[in-house]
Amino acid sequence: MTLTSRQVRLSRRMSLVLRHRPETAGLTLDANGWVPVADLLAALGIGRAELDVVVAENDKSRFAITAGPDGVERIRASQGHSRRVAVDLDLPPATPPEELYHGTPRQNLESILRDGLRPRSRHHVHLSADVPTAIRVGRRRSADVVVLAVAAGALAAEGHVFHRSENGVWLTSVVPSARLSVKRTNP
Ligand code: HQG
Repeated sequence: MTLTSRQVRLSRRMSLVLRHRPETAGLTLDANGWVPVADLLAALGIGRAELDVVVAENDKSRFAITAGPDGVERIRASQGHSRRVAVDLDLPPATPPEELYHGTPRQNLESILRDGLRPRSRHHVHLSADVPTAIRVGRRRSADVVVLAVAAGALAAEGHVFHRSENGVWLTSVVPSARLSVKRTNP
């Protein structure tokens, strides 16, 4: 199902509130990034049915809902939080596949091959499980995308810790340039 433009706007607003600026909706995230669903509905002035459509149908399953032991339903963003928001997703370490991918605008390439992949404003470097997904991530910012292959298996063997978000994005703290290679240019 394709989201309406209103639903896309709502999804973007939810990303902003649940990842970057909860205070713009008068909300505070708990230590693991959760906020009561009822509080989010009230803060955004939307109904539960509308929220459920956006959670179920947004293209990357960005949001997760869970009921706590207290019976309260809570929602969070599954990945992508800003470093300025003190959130620990509390994901278990996971063994990555031998190779992961990262799509980025070509203009970043020189700097990345020099300094490695850095989390920049987020908590983690975000890596994709396949090349088409990496291309889509890079295309958010530029039509001229380079896909880097990340030697994730070798990094894990060297002690780098990886996590897999609930929606399948691989997360790690940094990727040294020695473990990067250009997989594909001009996709
Ligand atoms: C780049 C989306 C120069 C990096 C996606 C990227 C993802 C460097 C940008 C999630 C660098 C940061 C995250 C260095 C990294 N020199 N540039 N040393 N190190 N960069 O948005 O990975 O759609 O913070 O290549 O699907 O693009 O929002 O990271 O271009 O999962 O749900 O610095 O966001 O999810 O950009 O995307 P970002 P990202 P959503």
